[in-house]
Amino acid sequence: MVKHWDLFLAPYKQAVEELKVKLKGMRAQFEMQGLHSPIEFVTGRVKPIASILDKAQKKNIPLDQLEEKMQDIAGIRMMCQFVDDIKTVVELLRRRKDFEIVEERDYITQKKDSGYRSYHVVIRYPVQTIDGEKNILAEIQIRTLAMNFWATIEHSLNYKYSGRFPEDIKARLQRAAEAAYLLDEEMSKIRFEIQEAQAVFSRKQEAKGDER
Ligand code: 0O2
Ligand code: 0O2
Repeated sequence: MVKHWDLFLAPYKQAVEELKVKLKGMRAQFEMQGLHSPIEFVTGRVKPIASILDKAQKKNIPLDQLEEKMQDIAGIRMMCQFVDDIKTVVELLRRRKDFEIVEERDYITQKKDSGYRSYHVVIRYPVQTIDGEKNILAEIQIRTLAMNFWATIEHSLNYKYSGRFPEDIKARLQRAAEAAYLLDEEMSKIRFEIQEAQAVFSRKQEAKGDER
């Protein structure tokens, strides 16, 4: 049993606050260098106690094993503009020295039955406390703005329907997820074409400069 939730959740709260600062810092560094940031924005939350209890019951996790078995008590979300940015963000996370990646789950190439798409990275993060270092698990979900749009709305509807969607709604949500994916693809193509056009334009400008 968890007797003192405040004490139990304290390192998770600290981890979420620290990770938000650190990961938002990456965005700031891209901006400072005048580069496209693969990170659009970062949010974070500690799972509410009621959701921890619900999930523990659903997944048969004994409450004295929450630390090892519930990976998303500390949750961070990183939103990207383009699908390709997700790869860049995952690479950046793999190169960091302040935490260790323990698992990666690719729900982008392997979407969930619901239609959900995101890339999940589970990390072991050391929190410094007055009693020494405490390693906690945290889940970082990396997704595009379109994937986030879909997941946010589906999540709130799920709550409303207590996880039991009528079949027609389920099918429409799956179609909406496909539409979000096509939107991502189209945006990536538009971006690529603009970049190509810019490259051709600058090559022409350079050539003109050489002629003079
Ligand atoms: P700014 O100045 O808005 O850029 P927090 O403690 O507030 O940093 P929290 O509580 O985990 O984070 O999440 P919250 O408050 O929902 O959102 C965190 C950051 O993401 C905030 O920015 C929001 O403005 C930004 N955000 C949320 N939704 C969107 C969105 O749809 N698009 C964009 N571009 N940003 C969004 P900051 O970091 O407080 O600073
Ligand atoms: P929250 O805080 O309400 O978002 P499981 O619960 O078995 O699916 P597991 O094994 O812990 O999950 O890991 P998984 O599937 O990698 O990650 C679970 C989290 O991913 C969920 O957390 C959601 O945040 C998100 N997620 C997974 N599937 C879906 C989906 O179909 N729709 C939406 N909107 N989000 C999804 P929780 O526990 O729901 O917590």
